[in-house]
Amino acid sequence: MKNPMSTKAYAPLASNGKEDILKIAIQKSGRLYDDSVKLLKDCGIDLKNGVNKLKTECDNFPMEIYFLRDDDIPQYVEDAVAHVGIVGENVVHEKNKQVDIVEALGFGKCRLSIAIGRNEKYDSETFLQNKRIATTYPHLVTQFLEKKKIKAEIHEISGSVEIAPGIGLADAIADLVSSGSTLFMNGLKEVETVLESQATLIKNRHLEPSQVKILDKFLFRIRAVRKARNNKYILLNAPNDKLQDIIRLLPGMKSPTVLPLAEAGWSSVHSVLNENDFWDIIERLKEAGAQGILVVPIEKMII
Ligand code: PRT
Ligand code: ZN
Repeated sequence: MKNPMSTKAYAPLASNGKEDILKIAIQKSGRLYDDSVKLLKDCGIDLKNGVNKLKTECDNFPMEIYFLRDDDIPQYVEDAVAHVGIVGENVVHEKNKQVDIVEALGFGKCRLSIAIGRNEKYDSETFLQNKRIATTYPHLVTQFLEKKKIKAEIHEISGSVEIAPGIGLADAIADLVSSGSTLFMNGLKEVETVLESQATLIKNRHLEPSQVKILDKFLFRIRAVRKARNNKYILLNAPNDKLQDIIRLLPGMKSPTVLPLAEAGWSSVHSVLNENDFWDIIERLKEAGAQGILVVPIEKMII
């Protein structure tokens, strides 16, 4: 029975009368922390700031948040200590645990690349034959080399991989790259991409139906938030004789909204634009006669 004293804004979901909770593991600190917390908050999940905490609860969603090292998250999710987790695909594939990737989250983008000295001549992956490659990703690099039928010596090291060639520890490295400046500063160049990666939501393979239900609600919110981030709301004024040309440029969710302005012969046009096409379409709208263009961020987008 529901506790009448409960102040929680959600109802218990389990048929056994126990209040069900989806436990999510996110990185405790590091590159994925801020975006993970922001995603939860944008999804309306009211978590207290978690720095130096192991876990926190939420008042308005049946979720408990665990703050862990990213490397440990796949194991905890496999063991159902956490039901879901947010972690880089690079870690998921390297750890190779029994978990499923549910959704790419669009942040923490990077690639696992093989790099060699900037002045080395590189024609193909056969360069790597019998070479020493330093990495913190031995599993992924071994898989990559096997696929390419290259035999190389993999040196697993735990950090500062980029200095390995300079101190004579290795002939090449495999490390995560985002801007490329670390490689550049260490006199290295990228020659192969082993894996493209971004933060992903992973889940345990044996969730209870009530946990799946909470996960589905969470996913619905994630998708609405991500869609909104990728789109902008646009308002503009158009002379009525240019209206058809302008409308043709605007996709809208169904079709653009057109409202008459107080000034005769003019209309206000409202629509939604994808971030990728944004500048291109704005320029064409101006050329077609649009004026007073306003662009507004969208908070949530539900289609
Ligand atoms: O303490 P904990 O174990 O949780 O964290 P960590 O130190 O192992 O990981 P952290 O916080 O550095 O990274 C977490 C995740 O962020 C990674 O697993 C990736 O999924 C993602 N990510 C995205 C990156 C990068 N970009 C990145 N550039 N992780 C690391 N780097 C490092 C890279 O190793 C290299 O040292 O940044 C350097 C290269 O960056 P550029 O910009 O110079 O190319
Ligand atoms: Zn780590």
